[in-house]
Amino acid sequence: MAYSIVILILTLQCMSAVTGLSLGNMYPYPHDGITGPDDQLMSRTLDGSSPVISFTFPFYDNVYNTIYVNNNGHLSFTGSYSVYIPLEFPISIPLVSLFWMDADTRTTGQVWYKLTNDSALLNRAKTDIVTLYDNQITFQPTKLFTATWLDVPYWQAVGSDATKRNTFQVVLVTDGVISFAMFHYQKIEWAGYADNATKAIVGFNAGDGVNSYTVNSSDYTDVINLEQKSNTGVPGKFIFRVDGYTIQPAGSTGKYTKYTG
Ligand SMILES: [Ca+2]
Repeated sequence: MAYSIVILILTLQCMSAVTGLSLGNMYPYPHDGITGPDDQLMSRTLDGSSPVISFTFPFYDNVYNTIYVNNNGHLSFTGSYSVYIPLEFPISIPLVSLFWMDADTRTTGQVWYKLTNDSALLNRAKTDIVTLYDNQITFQPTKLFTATWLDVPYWQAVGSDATKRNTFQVVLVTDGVISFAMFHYQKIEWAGYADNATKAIVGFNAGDGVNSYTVNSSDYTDVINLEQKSNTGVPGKFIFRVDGYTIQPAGSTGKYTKYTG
């Protein structure tokens, strides 16, 4: 009975969701322009990237010691990556792609990032993961990296599309051996170029030309509605374990499934 009630509540939450994560459900970022000690603002750019950031992160059976935030909605490890037209996976470079499409922050929108060992944030991440992964009860993260695209438009948006904005966030968290990625979608108003012929790619790419994981399917509506989708039971929130040979999602899209593998 209790189980049925939980399912009912989760179903109702999904059905009633017309927007993504609230501000409070996102990990902290300078939405109001007030920065904390670790907050970094990326320079305004069309297809540029952050400077190299030293961060040890296990990903797809490798351990990388550097990371780059790229304006077009992805993180790379082996160098900055400026490709603005999303490519279907697998491709030849390791990539964390939470919304690969042609963002343009030259005049408006911001991309914030931070690397932190703030204990409150680490504990929050631990709770997120322990709640969803039965086999991670003892997981104790030591480093956390976030990147947040705040009210970003897309390149050459015209007409009614010119005012469309997306706000989304990636959280990487690790103890140096085990690692997780969280994708947070607060607001997705655009998902591709105006003709919808090209749409955002969301997922993970190992870079070996073989292994990859794509969250959205080929349907454009899957991408434009990302803030209503989930693998955690919370609309707009996805969690994946990403250190191993295969990506381990917290659950299936739209359903809450505790991972026990
Ligand atoms: Ca761009």
